[in-house]
Amino acid sequence: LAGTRTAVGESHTNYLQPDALTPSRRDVLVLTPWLAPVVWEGTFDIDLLNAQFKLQNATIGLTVFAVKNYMSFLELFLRSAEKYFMAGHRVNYYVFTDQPELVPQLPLPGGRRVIVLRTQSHQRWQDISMQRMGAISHGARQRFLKEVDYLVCADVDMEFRDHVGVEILSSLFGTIHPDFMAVSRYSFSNERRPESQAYIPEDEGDFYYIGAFFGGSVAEVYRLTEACHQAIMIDKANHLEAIWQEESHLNKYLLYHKPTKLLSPEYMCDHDLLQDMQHRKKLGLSNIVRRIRIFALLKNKEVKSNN
Ligand code: 2GW
Ligand code: MN
Repeated sequence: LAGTRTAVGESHTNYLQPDALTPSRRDVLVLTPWLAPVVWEGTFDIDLLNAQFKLQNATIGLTVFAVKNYMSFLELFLRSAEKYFMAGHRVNYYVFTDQPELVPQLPLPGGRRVIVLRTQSHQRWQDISMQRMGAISHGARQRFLKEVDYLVCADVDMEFRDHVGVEILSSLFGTIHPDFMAVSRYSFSNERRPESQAYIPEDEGDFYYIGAFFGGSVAEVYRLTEACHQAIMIDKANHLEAIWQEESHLNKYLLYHKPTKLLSPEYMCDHDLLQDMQHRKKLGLSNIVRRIRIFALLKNKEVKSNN
């Protein structure tokens, strides 16, 4: 710890003294019962975290899938990530696609690059979404373990709208689904058929995690994605598909392998949450979510059912 203090001192970072008697937020949970931090605006000092992180000289991998029509989301995803995702750090974007020739070419600063990986194009959207677990675990074994320190796995139908930095990194992190932030475990949309590998009993569950944003060290993400991939294959052999595909398996995994950090819905805000926030603002009420860092883009539900 002495070393840590010297290093921060060396980079001349001045920051507010933490006060043992003053909580960072009074309106939200900032620590789970298993002592994992929940990341909200106001709970971290980014300059302090960046100074600490620089000492690791680490590289962050960001995996994203753009298959079939969803290629149309990729440009905004990458452009907005260049503005807000891990600014000033080393980043490898791993773009999985069936159309490598359509990946937009963006000018990137040193230390940041796009790596295009070919992936299968399944007929059913459910298979496109679920195959990501197998593809990420395979990619981890093949190259991510050698090339990056952390892996962040994201949906492509989203836009970075504010800072998303090293405060999210930890051995294993998940993101609280915005629609389930104030909901009892009985109402989580977990898989309820005991025959499925994703089964979670009604009286279990900590949080409901969204499938669209999770990550951790490459080793931990490898374990998670490989476990989910195996579970999906077993379900398939039994002619089962979990209610929310790989999101259901992710929730099962994170229930029994507690994440070491949780991201608040600032990191995956959707249209409903945005409307709720605007409504509260009009009424002069304070907002729980103070910053929209990642926005889940609205898409035509028809596209999803007809694809
Ligand atoms: C998916 C649904 C309907 C039609 C097309 C697709 C589709 C998805 C596609 O044609 N091409 C493709 O590349 N994808 C990838 O799968 C893409 O990366 C996309 O972000 C991801 C998940 O599909 P998405 O974004 O339509 O799902 P959501 O936003 O409704 O998300 C939640 O539920 C999913 C499972 O049903 C996943 O768990 C996802 O992570 C969740 O956020
Ligand atoms: Mn999505």
